[in-house]
Amino acid sequence: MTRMMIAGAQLGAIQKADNRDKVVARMIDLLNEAAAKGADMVVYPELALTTFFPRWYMPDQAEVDTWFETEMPNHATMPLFERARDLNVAVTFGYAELTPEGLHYNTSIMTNRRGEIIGKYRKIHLPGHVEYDTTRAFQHMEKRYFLPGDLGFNVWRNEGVVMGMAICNDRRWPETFRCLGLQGVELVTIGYNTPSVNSQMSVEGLPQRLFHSELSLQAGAYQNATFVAGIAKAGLEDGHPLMGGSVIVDPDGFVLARAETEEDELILADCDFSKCAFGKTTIFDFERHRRIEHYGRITSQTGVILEV
Ligand code: ING
Repeated sequence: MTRMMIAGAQLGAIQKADNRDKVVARMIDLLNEAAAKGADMVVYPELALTTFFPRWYMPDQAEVDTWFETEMPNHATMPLFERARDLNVAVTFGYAELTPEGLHYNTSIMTNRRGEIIGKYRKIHLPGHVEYDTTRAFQHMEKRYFLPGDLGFNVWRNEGVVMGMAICNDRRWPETFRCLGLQGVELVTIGYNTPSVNSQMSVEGLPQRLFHSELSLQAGAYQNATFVAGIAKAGLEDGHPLMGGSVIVDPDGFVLARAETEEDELILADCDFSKCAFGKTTIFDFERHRRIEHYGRITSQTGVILEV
């Protein structure tokens, strides 16, 4: 296929007390709506099965582990995989992964239209902090609960389309999109859970956060001639606001569809992936234009070194 109807299934708030069955039922409702509207693939958010638990300080690892999945699919999510298979719709969603070796990742999987998992990605850019931070209005403990992803940035050919995954904070780092762009990516799916306010800088409000999210997604799309679907978990979770702003962006950086609410909301875009070719063979023909002999700092240096 070089043309797919891509749906973004933005999720509204998931409360700490909401169990996975209740959430999966909401995800299936959105899947049914998407299929009825002709969707070939549905993109769900980061940590789609639970509340954004990294906002909570949990000293007891046994409690932390209750937010993680040890298998995928599993009892709670099998109905989603089966319904997607029956509807011939591919899906991608994020969840907290606990491996058999006892390692914890912020993970996303992607299926084909037969409900088979074809790809897995583990979030590489983890924001936040490890120890309880009394200076913050609320905690953001992703660095405490997750390891940095160990699988790298990869692509998979799904229904004939070159697809890659990233998660939330990854969208703020151009390296994410370029690593996928250098593999010929035509669709990047990015689920996110982004607090509406900054826990450290209360002056940064929702409009600025929405702007930065969309700016990052549009830049990634344009500079790598790829479609991008950035899909939120939004709404007020136990008193903590997460922003919406889900969008599907075309290879020229234009927004094709945008969510209007902070609830469960479906957005759709008819994506003709042949539209990626122009950018990849002209302005962003990487082979013709990139000068890697001058890019060494990007992989040899982590932080800023002031030499002047
Ligand atoms: N959330 C936020 C994100 O990157 C954040 C954290 C918000 C970082 C705003 C910087 C600015 O969208 C997650 N889960 O990464």
